[in-house]
Amino acid sequence: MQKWRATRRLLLNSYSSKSLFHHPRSNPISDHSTTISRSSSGFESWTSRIHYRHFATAMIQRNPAFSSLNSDDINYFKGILGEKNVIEDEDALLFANTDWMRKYKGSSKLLLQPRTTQEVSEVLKYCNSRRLAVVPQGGNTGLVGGSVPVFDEVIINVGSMKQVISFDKVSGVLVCEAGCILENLVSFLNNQGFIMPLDLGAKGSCQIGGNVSTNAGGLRLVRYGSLHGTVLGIEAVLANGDVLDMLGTLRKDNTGYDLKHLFIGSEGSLGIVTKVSILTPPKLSSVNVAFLACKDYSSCQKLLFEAKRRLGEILSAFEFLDNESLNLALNHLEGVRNPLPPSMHNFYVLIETTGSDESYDKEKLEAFLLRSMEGGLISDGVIAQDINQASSFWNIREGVPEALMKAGAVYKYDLSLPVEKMYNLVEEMRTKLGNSAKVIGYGHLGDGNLHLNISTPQYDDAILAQIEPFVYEWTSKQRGSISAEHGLGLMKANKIFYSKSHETVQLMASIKKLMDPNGILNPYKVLPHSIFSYS
Ligand code: FAD
Ligand code: 2HG
Ligand code: ZN
Repeated sequence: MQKWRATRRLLLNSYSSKSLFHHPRSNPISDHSTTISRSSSGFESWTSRIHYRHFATAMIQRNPAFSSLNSDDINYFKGILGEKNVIEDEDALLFANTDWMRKYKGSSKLLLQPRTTQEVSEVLKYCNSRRLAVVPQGGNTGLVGGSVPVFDEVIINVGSMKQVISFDKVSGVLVCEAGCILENLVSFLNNQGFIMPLDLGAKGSCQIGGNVSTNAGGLRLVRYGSLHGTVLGIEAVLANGDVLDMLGTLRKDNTGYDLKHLFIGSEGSLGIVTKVSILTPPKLSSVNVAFLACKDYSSCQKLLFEAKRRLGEILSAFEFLDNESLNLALNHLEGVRNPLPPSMHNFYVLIETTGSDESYDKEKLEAFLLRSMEGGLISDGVIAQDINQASSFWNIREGVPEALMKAGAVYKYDLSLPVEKMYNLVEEMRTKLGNSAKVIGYGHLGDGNLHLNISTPQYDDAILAQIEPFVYEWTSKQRGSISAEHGLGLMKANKIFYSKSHETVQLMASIKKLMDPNGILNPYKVLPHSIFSYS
């Protein structure tokens, strides 16, 4: 059965050997390898503690224009894909129907696994002619209920399309099929002396097609920018089965509308991405990771300001977590330890630098940290002395989503906000919710992306009513985004107006209508339900 894996960051470069700070404890921080597996036993024990929320049927009406699957359909698919790629097995379907957070659950009876673009095309052409709704699914690590069916939509997963097609060492352009798992691409590129321009905690399971379709941000965006910049080409199949070959490998191509961008971040609502070409940076020889403590949020902000100026071109990550996030990781994840002595700090910052000159980079980082410590921006800190320590620092940060899942129910918000205002929202939520919930804030500070998470023992409508629409209104007032990187999915389809104007949403709906007139691709997601009237 398919499994979710959040694996340790691959850090394959060298580390500084001297620290300005006290070194991590002499006994090495033990490695923690987070395996988020949903083998039946693990799955049962978690679900017994967390109430399922089947948002779908409670709020949304199934589009009556869609057909229901019959045995002729299944035979047709078997004819195209072969018996073994037409999955009706209950366990496999339970996995494919349920999202990573176990919050959204569909009732699809069919999972299709095409192996070629041609097969994807034939399947979609048929579904469109029969008006069978479909959900494109990748690694199913999405956090907004976008990757699972709402009702009985057919699930199409291109996970069998996992070939690297070409890699050009001069340009660094990788062309691959959409089902490649991100971590496998990382390993492939590592052997070539390159890295992927994106990295995220779900890399062991998510697929590059899913990454592109969500426009995933992650831990390196501060350095390499978004996929709108690094994805050079896409091949996608439209709802009617037409194959759009936009799989260019050029950095520059101004021949009219650049339609690939429509597919980056459209969450499977406009087509199925089957191939991707992406610009990859060379692997540089020196990587340093520091785990720092700050007394208040204002110090974290100032530290970011300084890091951008003083570390400049070598800064490759700037992540922050509050004390509550750290405690959650320490309490719920096996083998995770605080690398700092156990005095109380309010905030923690993880800084990574990546450069090509070991002694210059080390010197630069140490000078920056010393200056920041003298200036009172940092209260304490450690620099990783080897790969294991660096991994253990990253495990703390990357482990927070898993720790939240283990702690109980979680209300998850992924917001773009002005950095100086960002943490005010966390504090306001704490005041509002008092002891009824744990409010935690962490995320990609370098990108102005707050992950606000509210953790409670179980889901409770009264708590939800205190959080929403407050969080969305607050974000909208700051002209922030209610989805920085996770997408809208099912969770936020109806909330889109908090971040986009009516005119913009209307144009989006027109594009959707043009490209998918029967609305079979990932229905009920991304666009507000009011746009699609079934009467
Ligand atoms: P899925 O979850 O399967 O699908 C996501 C969406 O993309 C769905 O709408 C689906 O319909 C669509 N889709 C998938 N494949 C295709 C395709 N081939 N063609 C068309 N549409 C498709 N996200 C971030 O942005 N940054 C992070 O740092 C980050 N960290 C995470 C850490 C953890 C532990 C977890 C569980 C998730 C994290 N995520 C993060 C969210 C998630 O991993 C990303 O959104 C990821 O890009 C989803 O990829 P996937 O293959 O799992 O797609
Ligand atoms: C991360 O940055 C992911 O770890 C998940 O985007 C964020 O759990 C979250 O809210
Ligand atoms: Zn994130």
